[in-house]
Amino acid sequence: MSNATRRASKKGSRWATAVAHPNIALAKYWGKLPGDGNVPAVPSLSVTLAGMRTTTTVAFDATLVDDELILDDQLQAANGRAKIRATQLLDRVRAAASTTSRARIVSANDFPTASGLASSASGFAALALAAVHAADLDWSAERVADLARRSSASAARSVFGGFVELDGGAEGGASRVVAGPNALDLRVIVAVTTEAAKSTSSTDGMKLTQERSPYYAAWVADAPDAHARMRAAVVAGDFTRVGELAERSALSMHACAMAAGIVYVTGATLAALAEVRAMRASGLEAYATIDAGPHLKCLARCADVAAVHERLAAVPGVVRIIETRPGEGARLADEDAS
Ligand code: 2P0
Repeated sequence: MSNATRRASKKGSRWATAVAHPNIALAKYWGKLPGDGNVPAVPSLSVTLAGMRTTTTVAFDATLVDDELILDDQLQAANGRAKIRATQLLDRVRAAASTTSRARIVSANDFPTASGLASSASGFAALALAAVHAADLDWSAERVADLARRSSASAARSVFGGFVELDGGAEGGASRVVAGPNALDLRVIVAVTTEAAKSTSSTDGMKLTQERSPYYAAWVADAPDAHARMRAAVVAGDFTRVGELAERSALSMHACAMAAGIVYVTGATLAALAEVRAMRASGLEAYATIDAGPHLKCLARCADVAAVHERLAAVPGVVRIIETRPGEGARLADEDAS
């Protein structure tokens, strides 16, 4: 039992606080298998990013009549999407812990929420870990990751630190560490292009892509090889290869989604992409990746961070820059040394 839980038990309600970082997929998944397991259609490989964080407290309280979710200081509507998703996760924890107690969840991000910066990944990773500990369950990280995945597939990857893979396809659902945070000389510089939430959620964007994109079958066929090549490049510590493959994966995913009418990029995203390519042409080795939102994430070597930061900050439409590095997986706040 964690110190946080022990202290809380004495007060009569059980609570725990967890922190987690978002992750960005270097080899992306897009699309789910049919069924309700929330299993990705293809494998993915990500890096967990220190430099952005979610902090979540779960407190079970037998006097509550419903779960309560306070996200970034805002009480979420009882019938809102965020609250419903949180309750679904807590219901799985309650079933495992044989309790009916409702819980108060207080969660905060130190970066824009729901705008393509993987807040659902860090959010559900932190929620899963905090809920499991608050309910006094003694679960492995793999089991916590499985719980997180059922709420948001990418959240399984944020349970672990460093370079992490999530299996997809028929045998999919499990996640594991591929290499530690120092396996690669890699920094991720995030060019934030808006503080607003995106208009199409990842869940909806994937569903529409599967239904409407003429290129979806090609994407699914290509992804396992793309993932295997990325895994080999990460394990070999080959920054150039990782960068080339990451940019290819991102552009393939967006091409597939765009063909279904799902456009996450804006003019600012494309201007930042052009700047990354101009950096390469001028001998500064940097690569771009883009998730389900308008921000651009630039992969660079540690020694090049200042130069990349300066060039991306000057791109019209880039509102601020966040520097991140490979980081740790989800952990309880009282175990957090960072
Ligand atoms: C990825 N993304 O591999 C891909 C690439 C965004 C772009 O996983 O529906 O949070 O909540 O399970 O897993 C974002 O989608 O979606 C995502 P849900 P998820 O990182």
